Amino acid sequence: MKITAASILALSTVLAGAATAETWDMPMAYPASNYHTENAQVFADAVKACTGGDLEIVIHAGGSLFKGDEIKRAVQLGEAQIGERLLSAHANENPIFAYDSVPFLATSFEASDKLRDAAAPVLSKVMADQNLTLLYSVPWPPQGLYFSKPVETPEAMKGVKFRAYNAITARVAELAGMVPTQIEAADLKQALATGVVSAMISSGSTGVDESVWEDMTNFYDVKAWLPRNTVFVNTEAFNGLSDKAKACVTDEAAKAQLRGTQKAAELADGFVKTLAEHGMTVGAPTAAVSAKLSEIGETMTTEWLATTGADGKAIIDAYKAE
Ligand code: PCA
Repeated sequence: MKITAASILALSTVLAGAATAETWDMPMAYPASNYHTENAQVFADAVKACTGGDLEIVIHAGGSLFKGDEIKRAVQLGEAQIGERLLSAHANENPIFAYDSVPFLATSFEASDKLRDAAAPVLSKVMADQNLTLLYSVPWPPQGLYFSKPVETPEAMKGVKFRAYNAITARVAELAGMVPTQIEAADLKQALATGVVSAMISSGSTGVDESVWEDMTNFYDVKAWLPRNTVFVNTEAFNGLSDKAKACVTDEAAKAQLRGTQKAAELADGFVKTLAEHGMTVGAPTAAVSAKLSEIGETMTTEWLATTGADGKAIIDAYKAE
């Protein structure tokens, strides 16, 4: 082969391209078919296209690379570059992470967006101190109570074994006289099947993902709050990107937040319908249970404000001012 200036140039362009192309692992805890995961896949594809293939994000769904409770730490340490996590499950590190799970504070998709915006400055700062750059978050549909029997009085909740997904859900259970155990969604089916738990608070989305009608009978649509899955990137990994790639990531993150939120709102009612179609009794809680839950909500709001101090107050003030 004749070596020409043009072929050297072509070869060096290919090598330079190869040298800058980067692959990021993105662990996620929920199933590949869940709308959060599908949305992240659209995000990953868009980032790849936007960077002309320079940045490829590989999604690992269902806790296959890191389990839900390992994802945040893995990204902080750079064992994965980017990840998605139910941040409220880390409220034991900093109670600010549970801003989205304060009972009855924000109970609609619209209110949930307002709360997210109100919390963003404080949350970004807390995350930056942990080597994490906040990219986007998408809500779960409103949280309802699942039981394996009809629960029409507060007394009926006493002693029930309850699946918690964060400290807030554990506290709701405790205040209602139930017995909480923290279990990742990926382990939920087995915990239900083996009788480790028989109740939980979650959305219709997770109820459908895990076909919980096989083990539970009643869904009370109490709309207690809309927790979020939050996507974040290891700050050094982000800073190592070219300006163009950085812009691709942040622009596509903004689009993913909007798209995911719209999808959640669009799907919410259908999930609850699906529960009913599979034989679950679906409806509002009784007045007596509602009153108990409101009382629990007030206690927990006071507790959250006491533990979060000025940061928590700043979020609530900004939320109420919007
Ligand atoms: N599903 C997730 C968190 C909130 C939700 O609706 C879960 O149950 O793990």
